[in-house]
Amino acid sequence: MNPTQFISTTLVRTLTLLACTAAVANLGAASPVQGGTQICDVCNVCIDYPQGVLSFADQVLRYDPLAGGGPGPTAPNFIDPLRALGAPDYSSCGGGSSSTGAVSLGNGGLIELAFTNNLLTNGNPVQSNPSYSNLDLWIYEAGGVTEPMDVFVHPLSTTLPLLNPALDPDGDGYYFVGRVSGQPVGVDLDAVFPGFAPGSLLFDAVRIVDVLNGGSSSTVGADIDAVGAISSATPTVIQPYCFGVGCPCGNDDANAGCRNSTGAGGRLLATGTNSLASDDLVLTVQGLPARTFGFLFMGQAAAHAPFADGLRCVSPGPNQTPAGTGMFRFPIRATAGTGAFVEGPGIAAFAQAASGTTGTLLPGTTWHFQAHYRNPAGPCGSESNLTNAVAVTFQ
Ligand SMILES: [Ca+2]
Ligand SMILES: [Ca+2]
Ligand SMILES: [Ca+2]
Ligand SMILES: [Ca+2]
Repeated sequence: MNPTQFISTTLVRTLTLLACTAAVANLGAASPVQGGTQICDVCNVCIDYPQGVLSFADQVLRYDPLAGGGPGPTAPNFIDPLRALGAPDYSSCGGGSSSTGAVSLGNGGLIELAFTNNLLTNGNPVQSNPSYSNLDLWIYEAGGVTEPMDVFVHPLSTTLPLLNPALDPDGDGYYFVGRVSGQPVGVDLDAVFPGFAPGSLLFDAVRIVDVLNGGSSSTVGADIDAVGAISSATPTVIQPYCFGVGCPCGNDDANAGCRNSTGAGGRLLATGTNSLASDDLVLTVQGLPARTFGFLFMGQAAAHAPFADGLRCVSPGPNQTPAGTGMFRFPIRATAGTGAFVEGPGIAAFAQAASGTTGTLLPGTTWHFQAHYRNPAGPCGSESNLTNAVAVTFQ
């Protein structure tokens, strides 16, 4: 078999058919950080942040005070979106247009803020003030009027296939988590996305939209001082995900892929780095049966669907024409007596040589890797299975 050809037509067709299958299960988790720092706002509301000031939003992606038709704010102290970054620093408890530290969204306006040195995740954080426990995201709205807001969160690619698509009806990647009001106000992500282990859902941005109410003051719209992730995870450029929970015939293994005939699941481990210049990423497949065959494959998006004796965790990604051409596979490898095989270093060079421009790994892109292998004696009778997956953001 030609090792450079695209993943087999049969597999792609089957994968496409399975792509719409709903599945909800725990993802391999980044652990939320415990312990922490208490941070108080000017009204002396104090909340414990396990990662301290790192927990707050870091970058303005978009600020559009006219998104809902306006009017927008005119008070000079309330038109700078950078005021929404970092820890809360609004200058007065209540106060008026002479106060500083917040940005007004405008009537129906919006702001999108990214977390870059941390990520928002789900969890059950315990707070010194127990009425704040379990809340994952805090929004510090400020000023003399408490204005309602619609809140959305933006999942990482590995979290995306786990979420209910009904919460993102326009498909722009932002998921609605609630209409809230308070100074500050917390959001419990687990109430919106139930059934996931703490730390298993990862989000890198928040969108806050002012609820249209016809206001027209110089600080019209919700006034954002800060946005903090209490449930905060450390970003990683190499992210294992899609472990064996919710497997096709109860063959779960939460530390690997779905259980195979060895009694445990096959694992995909990444070592080396995400540097394309070094091209030193090494993907090791282990925990497979001895003397069988398998291959690594990659795609531009994550998935989460039953497939064979396991879970398919990789998909071609959007806008691939024809469908399936965003999936590429590496050479078929034998596991010999060890139940293992290794791909790399040289993964980037191989992908470019084998797959041309559509399969070339480019800086800033995230690719999702997983291994598929033969297992005729496997527990579900399909004769094949898959490992967990690994997402790598290359640079
Ligand atoms: Ca941060
Ligand atoms: Ca929570
Ligand atoms: Ca306000
Ligand atoms: Ca601020």
